[in-house]
Amino acid sequence: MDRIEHRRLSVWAGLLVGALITAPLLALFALGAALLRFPLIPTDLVDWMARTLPGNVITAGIDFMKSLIVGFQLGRTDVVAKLIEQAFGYAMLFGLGVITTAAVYRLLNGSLDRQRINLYTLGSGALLGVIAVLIHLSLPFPSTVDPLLRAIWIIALFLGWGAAMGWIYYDLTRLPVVKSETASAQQLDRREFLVRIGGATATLTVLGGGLSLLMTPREESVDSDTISAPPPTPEPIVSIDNPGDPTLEAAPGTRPEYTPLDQHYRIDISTFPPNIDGTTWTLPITGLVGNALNLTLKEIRDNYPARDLIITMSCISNEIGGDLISTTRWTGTPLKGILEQLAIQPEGRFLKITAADGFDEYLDLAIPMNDESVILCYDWDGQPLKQKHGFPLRIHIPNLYGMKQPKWITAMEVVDEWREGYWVRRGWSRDAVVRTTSVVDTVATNGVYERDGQTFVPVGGIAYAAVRGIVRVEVSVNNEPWQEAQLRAPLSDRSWVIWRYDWPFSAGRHTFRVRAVDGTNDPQIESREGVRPDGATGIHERAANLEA
Ligand SMILES: Nc1nc2c(c(=O)[nH]1)N[C@H]1C(S)=C(S)[C@@H](COP(=O)(O)O)O[C@H]1N2
Ligand SMILES: [Mo]
Repeated sequence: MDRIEHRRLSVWAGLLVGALITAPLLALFALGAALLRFPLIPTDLVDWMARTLPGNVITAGIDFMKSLIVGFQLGRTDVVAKLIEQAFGYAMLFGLGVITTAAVYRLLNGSLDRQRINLYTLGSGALLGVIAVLIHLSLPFPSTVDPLLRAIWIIALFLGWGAAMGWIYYDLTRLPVVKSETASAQQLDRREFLVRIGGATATLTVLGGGLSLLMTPREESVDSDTISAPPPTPEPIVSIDNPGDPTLEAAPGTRPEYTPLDQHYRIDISTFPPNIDGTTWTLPITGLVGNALNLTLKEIRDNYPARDLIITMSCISNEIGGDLISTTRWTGTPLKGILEQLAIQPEGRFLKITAADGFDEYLDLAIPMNDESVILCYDWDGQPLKQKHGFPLRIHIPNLYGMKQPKWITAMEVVDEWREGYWVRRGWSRDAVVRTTSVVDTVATNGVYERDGQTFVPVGGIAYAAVRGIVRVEVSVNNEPWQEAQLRAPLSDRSWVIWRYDWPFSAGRHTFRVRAVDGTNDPQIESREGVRPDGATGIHERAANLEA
């Protein structure tokens, strides 16, 4: 007589079931986020880790990500990094779900005691759900969905996941390991059962995931009633002490002098940028002041003078020759005009700036009081800031890397003491003053020309020293003596400059190196230094094989 065997489940069965039930969990989170703006726990996990883990761990992670992107040439650093972050979040939650399921199955050890099964499976769902709720609610992001509803959604999905774990466990444990001769023809064995479950959860995952991809909005919506026309393409500035030539043409292959808005780099601490409603947003300015203010976006736009600046901004994480640097037109109002209305008390010396994503920075009040180019900015390239670039309000502080310049500003407070800002607390530069840099963008073999019997190859790129400006760029080919390059007049007193050097051609493999001198006659630092903590230094070079 055949006996139906009920052995306890293998570890593999636990891992497999874990994968089968966690995949649709992820898909449902994605679907809820896309359709109803419900929380996306996988990326919340990443954003929470980014804020919680020690600065050097985060930096090591970012470095690893950057080396993957550069090493495998995956594309734009900022765009690919955000994709990797998302993938990492899904992978983490997936791994957690799989391992938890395997562990629970192991603990249950073949038991068919219903109560015990419920305790373990629903219990682990509830536990993960509560942790997820705490992580989600600890993040500062504004949401249009009621927090209670968000918590219920998270708990419900995790409880459903735990319940599925329990049902599958119960049925699977009762089934025979191999179909016996005498068992009825309808009876499944474990393998068949798992195949059916797999089919069902795969369908759910593909449907949920696919639908959420379809429903994810391509361009963020911006809540603003003032959409101004984009400004005309800027002309280079021409001034007495400007060493550049406004008519100089960039060598073919040089990056655009004015970055198209959709190509401007983006760096921040969140997988998805905070979504702020510009119609209800206000800017409270409080602290050591006689006259606190609370300004609407419309008041900032209408009641204060507007100022346009073309600004090159760089991330302190930009490697020599990297792509985390861009130029666009910023429009906003000098911070000074607002500060003057506050009746700041004598002890008030610094401005604490807080942002919607939990980012913060401190600014010495002497800086905006002495420099009206410190602006609170609401337009980029003649349009309200894109969500990812800080809608509704960000600040420009000359001469500093991006890490000192908060986006999505939600509050400002006058204080008597300087404190470390978000990235400074995580081990980055206290001052974050831009370091002079220069880059060879192109050795333009498609721009070769002849003059007086000599062939020339245009070589070109950018040089940048923020408001210090660039007075000189030099090129060295194959370690020959440095030759002065031509400069194009820059778009502004704080934009990069385009340089060009027409090199007398000779066949072979050549290395082109570039260096720059800033407006204070300080040459760029030539020795190599990584980005952390003060920003990268070193000479950029580009090699080219040139045939006769
Ligand atoms: N609120 C907030 N502001 C922020 C950041 C951030 O993560 N949160 N990142 C800073 C950094 S490191 C840089 S380089 C710039 C980038 O601005 P962008 O993404 O608009 O180019 O924003 C700065 N302002
Ligand atoms: Mo940055």
